[in-house]
Amino acid sequence: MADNLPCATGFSVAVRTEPERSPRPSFASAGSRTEVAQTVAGLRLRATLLHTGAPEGACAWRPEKAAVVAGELYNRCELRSLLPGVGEPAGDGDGDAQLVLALFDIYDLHAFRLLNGRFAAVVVAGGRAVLATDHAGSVPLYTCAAPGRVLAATEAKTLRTAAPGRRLTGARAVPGMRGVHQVPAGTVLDIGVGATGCAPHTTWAPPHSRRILPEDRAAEAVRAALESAVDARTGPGTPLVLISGGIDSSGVAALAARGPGATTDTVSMGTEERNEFPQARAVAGHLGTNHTEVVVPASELVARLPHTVWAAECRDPDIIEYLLPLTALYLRLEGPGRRVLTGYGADIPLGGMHREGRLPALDTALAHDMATFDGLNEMTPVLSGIGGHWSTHPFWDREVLELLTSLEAGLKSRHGRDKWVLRAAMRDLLPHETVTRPKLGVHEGSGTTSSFTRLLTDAGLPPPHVHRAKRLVVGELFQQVVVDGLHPDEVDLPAVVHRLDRREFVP
Ligand code: IOT
Ligand code: MG
Repeated sequence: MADNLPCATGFSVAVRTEPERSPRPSFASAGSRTEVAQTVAGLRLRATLLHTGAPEGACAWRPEKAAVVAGELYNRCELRSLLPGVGEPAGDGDGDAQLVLALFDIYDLHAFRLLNGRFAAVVVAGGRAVLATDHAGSVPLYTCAAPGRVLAATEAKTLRTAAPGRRLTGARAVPGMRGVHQVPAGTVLDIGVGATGCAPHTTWAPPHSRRILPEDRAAEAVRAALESAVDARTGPGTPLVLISGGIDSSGVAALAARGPGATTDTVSMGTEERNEFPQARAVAGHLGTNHTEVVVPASELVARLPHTVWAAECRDPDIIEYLLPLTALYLRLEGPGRRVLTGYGADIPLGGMHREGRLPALDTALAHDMATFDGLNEMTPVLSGIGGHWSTHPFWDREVLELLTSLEAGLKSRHGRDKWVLRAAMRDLLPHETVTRPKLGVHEGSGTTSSFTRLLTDAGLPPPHVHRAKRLVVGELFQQVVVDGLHPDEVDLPAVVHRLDRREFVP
């Protein structure tokens, strides 16, 4: 068993007024499965848990109340301080599900306003099914509900054969899947199982205001928040950090490696055409990490498109381009399930994707990105889950994200540098050339964008139509591997491209 992974990495849950069998769920995420069934206050609860050996901690049962949690909490000590019996050491019965249930006793669904974590959860209590995501919706959660039953799962494909559910207020309908909805980020859906009334509650929203801090205080605050976020994400084992050699991921690696005697593994991927290996090697050498380079042939990269859509359940071609090289890397990581840290997401609150120095444009882009990330699933653990690993992203820790988003734009673009405040926060831990290196996206550094483009231009698509064609390809892949339930190995990608060629682009 991989003892520093969460108790469960995914689930499928059915809550019903009458007993009924559920179809066997299909997940993209790897892992053992455990089935549990219980009667909770007169409701039948059945769950399939995806786990790596210790599913007990993912469920908490009482005759009148139950909680199922996939993922993990990062502010456990703070949360425990709210419970009676504070100061007693945490015992075996203190999994995150037990903690959630104990907090639910005190705060009811407002308990979810207290959590800083990477999780999806279902609580059953008093005739209700309460469905919750973390602040960022970083573990996606889907539901399909009709009077007498509420189904919930961490992958939409799991609900694809469910009898159609009704329209739920406050949830996002999944295209092509009748009655299947995604629970928004930072939201609790309170659903009555018998009658299926649904009340949404927002538990987190990105800050819209901006904080003014002197340079040194801002850098110190970023450093302190990131240190806590990295510490909360590294367990007893050796963490693995995915590094590109850019400031975001190198910063995470530097913090993971900073303790005396801390061992950290790092890995970087590239293709035979493009890589950032020298830059990543410089960081690994400086930090003294055990570093590996993985070369994925460009042809294999493109062949992983169906797997990426299968894992991310996302229809956005730009996001799929960012996630494709990471999926290819996760599938190449060997051995038992690893706890993996990345620098993913730093560019969103820091405006790193926008090479435009003017502050109004930077803040406009940032406000837009913070308002539109929900539902893209770019942080989903299923990407690493298909390789049997658990990924977590310190920059989207609730405290780090809140701080970074709220810093005034002049701290992000300053002294001619993008992401200035982060660079300032990390400057004593990394080589000078890493601290000052401009951003290069993973899709650029790995040659992903160019490989995907070539797949389409080689099939005869005119270059001006390529972006539209990418959107159509990704949409068709979503249809096949999510809605129709095909395994990505069964997808004929050249045929998908060929069909689009004729259907959509003949004048
Ligand atoms: P980028 O920042 O380049 O990469 C994201 C993470 O992937 C890195 O922090 C690192 O942990 C890992 N990574 C990148 N390249 C490699 C590599 N060659 N080998 C190993 N690991 C690597 C796109 C992007 O530029 O990624 N992601 C943006 C935001 C996307 C925009 N989304 C949105 N607006 N909703 C990001 O902030 O990460
Ligand atoms: Mg980045």
